[in-house]
Amino acid sequence: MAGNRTFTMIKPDAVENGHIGAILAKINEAGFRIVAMEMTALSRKDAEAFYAVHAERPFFGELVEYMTSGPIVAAILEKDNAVADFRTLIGATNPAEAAEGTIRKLYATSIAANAVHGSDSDENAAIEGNFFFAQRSRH
Ligand code: DGI
Repeated sequence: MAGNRTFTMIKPDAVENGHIGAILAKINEAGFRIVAMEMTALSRKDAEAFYAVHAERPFFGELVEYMTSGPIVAAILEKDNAVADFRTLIGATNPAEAAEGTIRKLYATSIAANAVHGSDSDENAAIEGNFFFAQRSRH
């Protein structure tokens, strides 16, 4: 149903630093139900496609390097008002500006290595969820 799902990734820094369990606990405690989940790794092609909207940004190369630097956990989450409520739970893009208690404040390393992804619209939540759980070619 519209508005009830979002898509997240636990990014390489948070996986490397041992925060998968704590982040999933925060997600569950906030009332999200995990409806799909996979630990995987992004190829360069995957990362460039996933972040295509940022292709012209100066940090795009760094973003792709970082997102392919280690395993990630991808998941589809369900809750009323999922997209907005999840953005609140994760906090600002830059962890230095993220509110106390948010996932990025607690677990992110830097603006580039910021622990988690959260979709920014219902439309992108559907596209991003399908990228991992429906349409991504396996190799
Ligand atoms: O929706 P967000 O993930 O909060 O932020 P976004 O869509 O503006 O940017 C996507 C990701 O790109 C972000 O999670 C981390 C990275 N990024 C954003 N701004 C910068 C950045 N990476 C670097 N190195 N420098 C930036 O200024």
